[in-house]
Amino acid sequence: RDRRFLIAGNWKMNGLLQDGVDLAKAVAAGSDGRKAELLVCPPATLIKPIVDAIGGAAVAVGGQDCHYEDSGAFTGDISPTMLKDLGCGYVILGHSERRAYHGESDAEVKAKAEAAHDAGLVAIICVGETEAQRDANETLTVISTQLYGSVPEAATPDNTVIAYEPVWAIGTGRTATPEQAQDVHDHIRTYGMATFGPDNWDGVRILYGGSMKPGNAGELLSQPDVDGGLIGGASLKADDFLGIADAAD
Ligand code: 3PY
Repeated sequence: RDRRFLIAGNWKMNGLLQDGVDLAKAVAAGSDGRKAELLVCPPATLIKPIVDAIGGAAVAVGGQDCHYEDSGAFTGDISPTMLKDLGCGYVILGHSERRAYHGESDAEVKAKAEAAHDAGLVAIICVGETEAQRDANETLTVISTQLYGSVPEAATPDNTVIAYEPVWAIGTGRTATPEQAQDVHDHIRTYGMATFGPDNWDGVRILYGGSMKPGNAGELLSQPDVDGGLIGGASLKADDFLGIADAAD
């Protein structure tokens, strides 16, 4: 496999200062000499203390969202340049929780991804179908529409990662079977190559997200088009997160 595994923790809105720094340090302590690249995406409040605490370790730090403007009258928002300034290398965009609770559209996610690219960040762009859409056999159409609308034309393997997160598997304890995940990942790669060009898309990493844990990570990561994981709950315990990274080694 040419594509390096990426094991990314999405901490969501969890972690006070001391616990968050301790968790990041525990991840950093287990990060040396791994085949997989490790990434933690803590709440914005913890980015700076974590970068200061683990600087130099083989763990990247990322944001969970950013605005599409670099600065301005956007109360409460954070710009990609600000994330970059603190030492972030990545930003998660268009997570289903942002799409659902903040009404983010594909167009907004795309604008954010373009701004992230301009700031020198790698955008992790999330797509995924709801349970009703899966039941109605709309999964692949929904995914194509989201990709078409959310991914910048100029995306490359160096600045873009896709995360497939079936909405019915997020925070529910339900996980896609390895076959279900592979089917959609294969579709994402094929659709991306056809739509955005094979030269750019061949090396784009496609992560699976949705209740990935040490017990199911090995099977999911052994699928040919699963290039890593975007981990929710299991990223909040260093042993579980590193256990998933073990499965990628
Ligand atoms: C989950 O695993 O629940 C996620 O949403 C990861 O982003």
